[in-house]
Amino acid sequence: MLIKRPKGWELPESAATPEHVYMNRRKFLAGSATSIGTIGLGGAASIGSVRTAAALDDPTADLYPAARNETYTVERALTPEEVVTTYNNFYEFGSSKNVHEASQSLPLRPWQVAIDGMVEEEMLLDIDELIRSMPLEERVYRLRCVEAWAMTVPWTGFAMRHLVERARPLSSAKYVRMETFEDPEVAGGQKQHWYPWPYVEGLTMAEAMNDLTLLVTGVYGQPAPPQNGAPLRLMTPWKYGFKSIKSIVRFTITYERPKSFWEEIQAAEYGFWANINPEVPHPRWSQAEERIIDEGSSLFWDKVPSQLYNGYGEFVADMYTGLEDEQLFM
Ligand SMILES: Nc1nc2c(c(=O)[nH]1)N[C@H]1C(S)=C(S)[C@@H](COP(=O)(O)O)O[C@H]1N2
Ligand SMILES: [Mo]
Repeated sequence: MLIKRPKGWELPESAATPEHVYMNRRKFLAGSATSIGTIGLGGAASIGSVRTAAALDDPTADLYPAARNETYTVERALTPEEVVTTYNNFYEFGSSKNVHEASQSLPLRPWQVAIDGMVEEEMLLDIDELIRSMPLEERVYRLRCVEAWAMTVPWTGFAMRHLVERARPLSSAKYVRMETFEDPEVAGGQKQHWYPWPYVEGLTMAEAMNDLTLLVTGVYGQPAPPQNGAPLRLMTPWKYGFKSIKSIVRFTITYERPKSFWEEIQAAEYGFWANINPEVPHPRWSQAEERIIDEGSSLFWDKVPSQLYNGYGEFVADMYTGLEDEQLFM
């Protein structure tokens, strides 16, 4: 079927956008009545509340803070919590960065997670039972969006391999497909029918079993708020941020390579592998550098060189030997 999509599908807020475009946008927005609430890129500066009643009432709150795993500590400064929780990509709630308020409508409980497909026994797990059965730890990871901006975030979660092991996959299985909730009544962005909802992502079995692959339940030492993908989201820090699917309801172990949300929309720009490589540009912008998202104006955000596998090559590069014919970096 040929679906005609309006131009609006592109990941539009590239930090690679020339500075004067931002400045004009910000000036324009500052002059309009709804200014603060609608600024995408500068939105982080405008909001005070970072925790919601939902996050504070979390039935697993007693598990926080979890002990930090120092293996993955990074040299960069942490991105301020206010920024991490107010500058977000979550298209289910709109295509701007300013979706943290809209996302508060997502009910985080009850929440069930299905594990199905090529497993010894399919399961439907209650999120609290699942989280309590897993070894929670804190890890500080760099996050690099395909739009050429970056953050450094203390996530809480557990290595995904523990979940895969619990699922007991058949030995012939090759991929894990993940799916976000679908409920247009709760998530207004899902009324935009030209997007292929629900959001889908996938990993190879080796990637899912890699120790770096985290399933995130919390941020900054507390249960995660909806805007960061509560109650369960992926974090693969050597891949562009769009791989790190939020608010997961289903894991399917499969033989077929899953087609992800962005790949479905524009395969020429957002591939299955999406490993970070400064030498492989996005078709519409360079990936050589990234801006470190901070408070305040984008004018003051540092620009630094990007790194192969986002600096995580020692943990992940091995998985790609023999796959050189694949489009590993897009
Ligand atoms: N379900 C879902 N997951 C998603 C997205 C989304 O729009 N929907 N955006 C992705 C993108 S592009 C990025 S950069 C990260 C942003 O995560 P953060 O808002 O917690 O920083 O989430 C990813 N996961
Ligand atoms: Mo992103």
